[in-house]
Amino acid sequence: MYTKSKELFERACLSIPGGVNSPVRAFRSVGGTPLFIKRAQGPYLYDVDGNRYIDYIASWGPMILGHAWEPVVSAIREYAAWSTSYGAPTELEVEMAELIRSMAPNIDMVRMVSSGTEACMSAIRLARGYTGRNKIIKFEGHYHGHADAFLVKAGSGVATFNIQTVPGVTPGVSQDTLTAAYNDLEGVQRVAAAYPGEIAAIIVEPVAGNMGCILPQPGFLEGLRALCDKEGIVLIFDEVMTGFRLAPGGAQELLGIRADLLTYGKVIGGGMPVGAFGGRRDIMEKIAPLGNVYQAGTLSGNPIAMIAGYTLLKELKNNPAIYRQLEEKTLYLRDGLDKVLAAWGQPYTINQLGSMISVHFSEHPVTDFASASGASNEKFKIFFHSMLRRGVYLPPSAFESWFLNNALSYADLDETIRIAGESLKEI
Ligand code: KE4
Repeated sequence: MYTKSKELFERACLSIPGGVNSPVRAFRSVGGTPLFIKRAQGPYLYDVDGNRYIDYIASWGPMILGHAWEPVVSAIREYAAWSTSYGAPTELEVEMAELIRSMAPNIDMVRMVSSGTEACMSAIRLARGYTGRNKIIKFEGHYHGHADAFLVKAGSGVATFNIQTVPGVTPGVSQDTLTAAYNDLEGVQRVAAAYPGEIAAIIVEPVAGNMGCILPQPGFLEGLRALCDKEGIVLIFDEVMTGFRLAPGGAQELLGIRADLLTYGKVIGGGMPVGAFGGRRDIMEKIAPLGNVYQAGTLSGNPIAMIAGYTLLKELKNNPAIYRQLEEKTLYLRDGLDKVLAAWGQPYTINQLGSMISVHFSEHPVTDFASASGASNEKFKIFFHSMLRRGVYLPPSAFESWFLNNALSYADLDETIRIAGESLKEI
């Protein structure tokens, strides 16, 4: 069933650390051999052994309209013929910036980069340069990419591998990263009160997706907004996952809260390497070459990445019904999974918002990193491989959100629910 993947993985491990170019792909927390993918189309992945999978990773979010969506593929083909990079400004970058601003109206200015990590690390540097303060607050289990400042009690692969302190992140860096529990507003207020006038920014995943999917409790984000207004702290919404996925205006639009700076990735690139950060003009004007907060990138605004992202975002903006369709499909999946999990008879909880969803084998609600960590990883491992063997590809970690794409049909959802019912019998 996985012969060629096994062979390729053995070869890969000779040349690539852990055989993968990003740790979460390695199946470390669920065991077994990572699948090597040959191609994908719509909602389906095909591995090198010819097995087909219904895909609920969607490349960790970007493939919101499904794989190989024709307008993006043909746009890339057309633009690649005109060279793949210039290292000089293009009209397309202006159009992309204007499109982003039209979808997130509190973004006065935006800078393109090549990953979510770059977007988040640039936003933090900018907040520090703007406020003249050093410390930041992040939340346990939130993941903002692999820049040093964020590898303190982080989510995603850092949580998956239970890495408490990341070697190479110096005490000089980590001392300026303060942490609090997500959804614990009093806890954040206590941390802020302990460092009056020293905190440059609070960075938060408005809807957490790196501990599984965890929703903000009523009042939590509003409380962060009020705290930042009171203390002159820059509020940064890391919308790398939620941006352009939960709504055209992302979590800001869906939840009705405005941040000072936003970071984006994933969907914004349509599968190509793109990130962005943007927000209030008085803050963004501190970025070089306007200001002295230096930030740069050889391939920032790359024409191929821009046309892929622009083509996708344009569709999402012009056809907002996509979001209702995605949510209806996710609710249908949630309700179907709820039925088979209830029939299975052991403890579970399902978290869902928009087209983000996760199943936790937990007796308690999952509202923060502690409760996410308390769920049974052993049960998740069995569930993951049972689903995989039957043709459903879930994120290979309990500390990840599942992502639906709009190419999924209700027949795919029914098949997923049926397979889940069978898979649960193996736990
Ligand atoms: P990248 O540098 O991986 O493009 O983005 C970092 C990042 C920033 N902020 C949030 C909220 C994110 O979810 C991410 C990246 N997400 C992980 C999946 N949980 C990427 C998958 C991987 O690491 O391979």
